[in-house]
Amino acid sequence: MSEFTKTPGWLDWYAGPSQPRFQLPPGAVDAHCHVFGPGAEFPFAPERKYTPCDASKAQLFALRDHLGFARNVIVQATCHGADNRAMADACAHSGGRARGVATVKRSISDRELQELHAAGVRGVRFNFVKRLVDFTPKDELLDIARRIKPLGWHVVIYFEAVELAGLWDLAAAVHDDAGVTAVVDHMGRPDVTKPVDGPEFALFLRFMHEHANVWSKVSCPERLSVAGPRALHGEQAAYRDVVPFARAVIEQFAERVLWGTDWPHPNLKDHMPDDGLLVDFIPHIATTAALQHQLLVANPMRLYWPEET
Ligand code: 0GY
Repeated sequence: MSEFTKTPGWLDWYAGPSQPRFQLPPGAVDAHCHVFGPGAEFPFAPERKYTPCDASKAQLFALRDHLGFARNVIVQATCHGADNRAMADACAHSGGRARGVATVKRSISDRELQELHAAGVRGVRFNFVKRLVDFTPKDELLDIARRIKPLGWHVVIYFEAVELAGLWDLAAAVHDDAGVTAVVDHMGRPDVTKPVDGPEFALFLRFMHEHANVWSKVSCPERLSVAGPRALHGEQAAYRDVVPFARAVIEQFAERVLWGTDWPHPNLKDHMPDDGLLVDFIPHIATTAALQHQLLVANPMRLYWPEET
């Protein structure tokens, strides 16, 4: 039992997820998920903006097996700040089946970076979502991007759609100065009530077209959707309003997309998704076996397990 008290209104992750009807291709990677604590073993960071429920590595690996994934990419959650122990411990105990994305400060030593690498870390996350983190200056981020380049790591960037214009130069600098790949979380969080061919999403697509180093996770329909999880009839997807956005990204950038469950789904207060239903969302956005293989196997393997590809 951890001594931490959950943020009021916080929903626990979905126990007993359904068995997906969509059969994942062999070797599929859940490329965006987290562990929380457990708080008694890995305390949450003092500077955190929320206190989650516990979500251990054993529970994550059980979900992986239940859904039919082969591997995980565990992304450092902001509730752990730059203390990467829970995430690194999960990677180190995965039998080589999990890689990680850390949060680091500029003050991190080369030795600490090497230790994270040995545990399985292959990237760092830059977070611009104001409700989740305090501000970090761009020159510090760029410095970190340069430091991780020799390790063959990449950068994961999380921002809201309104922040995109301000991040244009950073993405270019990450590419031109640091020479590393930048993966955007959740398609830059588009407002899906706006048209998929409207100016806001066009800007995101242009961002990807102009920056050959930028990848996107086509994840988190449950965060983006206004329609919600209810399918109107059997053939229609849950979270159907997100489908055209994710399809556009997958079809235009098939070699630069990733997918993940986002388990245990931080900060959801209205609706907690059934992870089995999330897997069933995949064939609605990656509509051919070839696209599914790229999204779920070939792309994440290239980024996180390049030595095996
Ligand atoms: C996500 C999204 C969120 C949170 C975090 O690290 C985090 O706390 O990533 C969010 O609240 O939108 O990708 O899990």
